[in-house]
Amino acid sequence: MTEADTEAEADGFRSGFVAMFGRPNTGKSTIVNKIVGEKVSITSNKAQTTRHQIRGVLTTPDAQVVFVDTPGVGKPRTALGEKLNVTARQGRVDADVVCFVVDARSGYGRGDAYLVENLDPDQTVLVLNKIDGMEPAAIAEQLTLVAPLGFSAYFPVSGFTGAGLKPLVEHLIERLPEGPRWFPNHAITDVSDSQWVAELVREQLLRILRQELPHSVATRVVEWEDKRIKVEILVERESQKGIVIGKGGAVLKKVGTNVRKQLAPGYHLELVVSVEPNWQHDPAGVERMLRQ
Ligand SMILES: Nc1nc2c(ncn2[C@@H]2O[C@H](COP(=O)(O)OP(=O)(O)OP(=O)(O)O)[C@@H](O)[C@H]2O)c(=O)[nH]1
Ligand SMILES: [Mg+2]
Repeated sequence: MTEADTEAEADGFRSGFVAMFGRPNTGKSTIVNKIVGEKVSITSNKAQTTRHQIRGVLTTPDAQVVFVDTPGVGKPRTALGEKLNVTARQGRVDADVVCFVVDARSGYGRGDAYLVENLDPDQTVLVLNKIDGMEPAAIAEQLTLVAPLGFSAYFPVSGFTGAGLKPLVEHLIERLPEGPRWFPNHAITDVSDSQWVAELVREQLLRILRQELPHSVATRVVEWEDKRIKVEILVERESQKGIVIGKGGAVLKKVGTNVRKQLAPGYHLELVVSVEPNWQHDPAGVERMLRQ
């Protein structure tokens, strides 16, 4: 045994990686944000909001939990969908513990059952999310549906109100091995500043745009000089440009205003829209657009 090992053991400090895994829109990112106390991962009511593994770190005096938010897994219809599924699976495979997040409101369904087949029951806890405002009988009904799946624990929670998250976190910490701090004490995430701003722009577009268009949108910071940030918004077709710009630039203006509110004072944001033909249907295009 090395000296470092002895120290780690005497210390009793626990650490490890907890993957949030599940269908799109079940509230994985909302839960991570609530637990770490800051928005580290963007959220929206559209599927495929999360496109990368996003780490959110919780450090307590005795433990460090690195939550790994992953894209929702669904039937892939595009190269983007396939890539997101791969990213999610990787996050799950690498984790010490997996939180399988199910939406209690839409109810446990076929899309969830499809994912269960590949989950290791010993590695996985089931998190039944969105219980806020639900009748106790309806929550109980959902728990009855998932109980036979044989996971190691079940937690009804609300990522909105935080209900049920404390016992979940305590349980997760108990399950982590002894180990080092992977991140400095005050770190909340490893998302870079430019990735963060690009994500904030995409989040606003997801919230403002309708139907399928959000999936066609990618964002990236192309210039950052002092407090002037230029973000490029990429769409797949010329016809989508006008929708993203809005009448008289109204959509871009709203996006800019809402993003600036979330930045430190004094930042100037410039938004430009360009076309990257059909990128989400082309694996090489997806790689280019998701590069951070
Ligand atoms: N009522 C209620 N709504 C929630 C809760 N958690 C998340 N939501 C909503 O559900 C939607 C999806 O939330 P996200 O956190 O983006 O879901 P996700 O699982 O990360 O989605 P993907 O990244 O697309 O896989 C958003 O509109 C959230 O506001 C909850 O506890 N209660
Ligand atoms: Mg998400």
